[in-house]
Amino acid sequence: MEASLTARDRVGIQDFVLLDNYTSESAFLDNLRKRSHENLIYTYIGTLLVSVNPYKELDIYSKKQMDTYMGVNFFELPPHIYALADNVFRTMQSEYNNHFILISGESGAGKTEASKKILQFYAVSCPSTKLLNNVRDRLLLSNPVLEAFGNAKTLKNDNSSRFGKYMDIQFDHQGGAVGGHILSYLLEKSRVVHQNHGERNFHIFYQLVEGGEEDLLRWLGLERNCQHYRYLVQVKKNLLTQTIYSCLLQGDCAKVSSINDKSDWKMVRKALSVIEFSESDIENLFAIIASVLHLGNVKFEADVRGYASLNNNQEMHWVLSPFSVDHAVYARDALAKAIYGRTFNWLVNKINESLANKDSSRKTVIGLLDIYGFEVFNVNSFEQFCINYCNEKLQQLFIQLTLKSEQEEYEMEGIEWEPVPYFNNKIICDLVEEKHRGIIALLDEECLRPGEATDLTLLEKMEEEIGGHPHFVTHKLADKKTRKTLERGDFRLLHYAGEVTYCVVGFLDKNNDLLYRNGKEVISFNFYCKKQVVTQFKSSLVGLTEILMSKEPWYVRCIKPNEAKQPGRFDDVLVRHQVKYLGLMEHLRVRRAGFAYRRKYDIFLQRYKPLCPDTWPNWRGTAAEGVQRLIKHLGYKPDEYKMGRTKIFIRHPRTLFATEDAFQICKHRLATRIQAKYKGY
Ligand code: AD9
Ligand code: MG
Repeated sequence: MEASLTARDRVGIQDFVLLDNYTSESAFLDNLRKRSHENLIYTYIGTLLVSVNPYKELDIYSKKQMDTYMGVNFFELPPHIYALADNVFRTMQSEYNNHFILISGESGAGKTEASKKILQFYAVSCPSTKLLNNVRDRLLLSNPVLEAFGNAKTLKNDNSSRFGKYMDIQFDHQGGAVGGHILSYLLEKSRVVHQNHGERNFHIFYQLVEGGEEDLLRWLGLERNCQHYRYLVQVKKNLLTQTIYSCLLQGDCAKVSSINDKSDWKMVRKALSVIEFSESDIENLFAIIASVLHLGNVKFEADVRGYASLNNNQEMHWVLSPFSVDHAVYARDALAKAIYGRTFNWLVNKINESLANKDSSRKTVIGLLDIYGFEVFNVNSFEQFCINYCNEKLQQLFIQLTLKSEQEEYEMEGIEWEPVPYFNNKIICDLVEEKHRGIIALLDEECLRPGEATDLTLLEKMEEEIGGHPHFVTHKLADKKTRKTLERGDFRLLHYAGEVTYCVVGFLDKNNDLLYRNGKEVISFNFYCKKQVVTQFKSSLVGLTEILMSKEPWYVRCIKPNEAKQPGRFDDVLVRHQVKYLGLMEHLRVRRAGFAYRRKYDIFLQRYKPLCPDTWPNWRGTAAEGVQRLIKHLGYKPDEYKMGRTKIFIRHPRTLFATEDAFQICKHRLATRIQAKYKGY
């Protein structure tokens, strides 16, 4: 007894639902800290998985570990991402329905790693055939390709996702992975032409320059030196002249100790071949990437009339248009961003073609959602606004699916219930996306007044329209103390995950995302009827929410233990903040007071009716009466379950697991009996 107490003291408990002092945030934190010091990075809250980034390789992802977790009941082994993956898979198999795993947490918390572990688990553990091995390899290798083109080093994370990714893995009747489909969300294209100090461009550029074969580089006219390419080195505005074209090249961020561009290049090359990119596709792809690098090196200088002319360029030998120099630089960068953005979309489409399942029979799917996490830098711009808005939306979905709907369901089903209060971030989502008055609407409105509107008129408009909102503040609106922390061109949003101060400069331009056609006109890529960036993004997030709402949800909540990206450091203040805004305490309270499992009476009865002679093979009464008879036969205690209007609610998973185990044994017996019967013929 004492020995086990000591062990529990040391390693904490593996499910927060079992925490004695479950309403105490400190007790929650203690448990998380203890476990993460023991390298036990996973802890449950019921079926939700909390994961703390270890910032070091742990020996817990081997094939042996996968085998251990395969087909074993969720709570029988220590918490693991494989246990969750396995549980989702088996639920899908037994109920023949669709699921998704929402992986959330701030930048650098471990979302992308978690999604890769889940995918690897399915690739290794699902029943496979030679044909399916191809699909499996393509599913796995889509990751390094998309990461090369869509991830980059930021100050928060050396491998930060700069696009949102939703991936469906499709399974056939036997549980074999037969296909997949990827949806990508708003790539941060501005990174192609500009990165903040200490950050990098997308990995692929460095991989190509560092790892590309000699012949290839020669053919592309590239030098093996990242410093040679303006888009790959830090550019600092020369503040004296305020012109962008006379740049001071500065910083050397091309090499990152945690990244090996050369070996990543090899991986990406191999992956592209496996995903059925032809040699000419691959050549074209890298020719485009190289052209972006060349484009970045095109320099302009003003001629006597003030027009931009090409200055000593090896990259280009003709004059574009009578632009001013600033316009010319702007047009060049816009073109580079557009080329890269289009290439990225093409890449996703190609991958999807290769993952497509040609067989039209009905499939079930498990969706994996891994997006860019909430982020706050010293200077935050339009990109952070979009990323943080996306995180607000997902938090809203989480709240709706767990805290809100859970409590509403108890009410609807007539189950007695003590409501748990929680912060609903709908107020912030509304602030951003409300029709006519939301920030997005105001931003779009200003974008439709070319020549008149500026970033500053946008700020004024926001002050007029939403100035009184409790989650919005600017220099002008702030009290004396807060004013000191804001510049005149800033606005601050009080997000669910904390305050973020956005610099409004560049918002209109980035939202317009325009391309110059000639000196006078600007046109958008999709010609005249293109929606503004943020409105497109908003619609794609609405689409995503619909996709997710039609599936059964599972959650991984990732926590970042320190800002230094170091193993063994657990910063209490930082973690406490995340525990708070991720809503983990509220989730625990709802779980603890509530029921882990619920099913409609007819579905429950249909599955488990062989366990009771009264309900097997046919039950003639109502499904609810049948379930009542069934669980009486199984010996459920009164405090283990409740009968709602349409569903049975089971308090602890172990009750259900015992029933499921009995069912498996019974099924096996039935199968043996049938086999024996037919052998006789
Ligand atoms: V972002 O929002 O895309 O900027 P993520 O995706 O949440 O962020 P990511 O998964 O990329 O973070 O993790 C950041 C880094 O933490 C990884 O590159 C690893 O070095 C480290 N990490 C994360 N999870 C694990 C893990 N389970 N084991 C070991 C990990 N290292
Ligand atoms: Mg990521």
